[in-house]
Amino acid sequence: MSIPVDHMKWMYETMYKIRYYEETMVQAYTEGKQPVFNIGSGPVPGEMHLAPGQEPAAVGICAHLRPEDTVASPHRPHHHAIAKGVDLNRMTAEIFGKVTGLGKGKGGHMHLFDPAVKFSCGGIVAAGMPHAVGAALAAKMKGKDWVAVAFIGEGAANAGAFHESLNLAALWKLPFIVVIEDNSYGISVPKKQSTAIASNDLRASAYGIPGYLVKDNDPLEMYRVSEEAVSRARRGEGPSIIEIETDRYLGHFQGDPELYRDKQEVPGLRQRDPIGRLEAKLLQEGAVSKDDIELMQTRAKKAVDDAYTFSRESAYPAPQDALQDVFA
Ligand SMILES: Cc1ncc(C[n+]2csc(CCOP(=O)(O)OP(=O)(O)O)c2C)c(N)n1
Ligand SMILES: [Mg+2]
Repeated sequence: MSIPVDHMKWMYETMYKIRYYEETMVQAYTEGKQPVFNIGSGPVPGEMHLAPGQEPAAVGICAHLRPEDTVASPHRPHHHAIAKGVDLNRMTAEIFGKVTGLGKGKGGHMHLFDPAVKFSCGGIVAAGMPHAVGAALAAKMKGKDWVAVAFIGEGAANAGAFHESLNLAALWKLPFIVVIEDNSYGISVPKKQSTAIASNDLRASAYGIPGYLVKDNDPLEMYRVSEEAVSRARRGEGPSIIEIETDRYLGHFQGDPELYRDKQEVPGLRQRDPIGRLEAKLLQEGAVSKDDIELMQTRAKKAVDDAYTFSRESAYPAPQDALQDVFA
């Protein structure tokens, strides 16, 4: 299957945007937290889980999704949100705790909800799976060809909700896909020490559904297998598992001293960086010119810079509104 050039360009620009967004967030998050790290200080208080290196998982499948399709994301949600088309200004304002945010500044980085593109996320590991299965059931009951995707980490594949969700989705042939991002670690625990099998796509046979393994953090292979899984789901043929071997360039959270991995590991991983590889491929095949690349990069950076400016300039919620829109 050849991939349409406009889809490859979209994937390149979106991966670039995600990377720049996360790198900008590293700076914003660090402000006010030096020289002594205090999680409550600075313009972005609270925990922060970023995803540079993990862009292929998000763009490869979201290239096939529409606003009506559901995405449930975990505690590391920015790459999925950007690829799904969540409003960048309101998402960033939410992370800054501003009143213009998706949740009026009361949710923060792990609680981004955008009903316009059916996006949600949450910090409870594997909890997005049953939510997405529920959305898939709703689509089926309404007779729509919508699909629901849950993104999880490889650590989450060992949680009970993984089995419960896939069993029901397979039994009821629901339009559900789980994308497992194998970034080799659950916090500090290597996959080898948490998971009994080499790759989680093998678990698909337990549910009688297709399982795909994407190696080498390859966005184009992720695109290809996602096309199969998404069209199968839209045709009413049921769920699939996709696992992608991906790379986490940063710590589990910002501030993680990363004592559990060799200092040379990340420089090694960066040598196979998926954004650089896709850029080289597009140029080599003559699909884009150097000017096209520059245009895409400039456009992506501007969208991100605008979102950060919007967020910094927005107001905080008023103290008297603290108990509005919450369960109190
Ligand atoms: C039910 C539950 N147990 C434990 C935690 C604490 N916790 C947060 S992230 C995480 C590890 C997740 O690893 P993985 O699923 O591989 O995702 P990654 O962080 O690598 O993206 C854990 C144990 C949690 N948030 N929820
Ligand atoms: Mg992991």
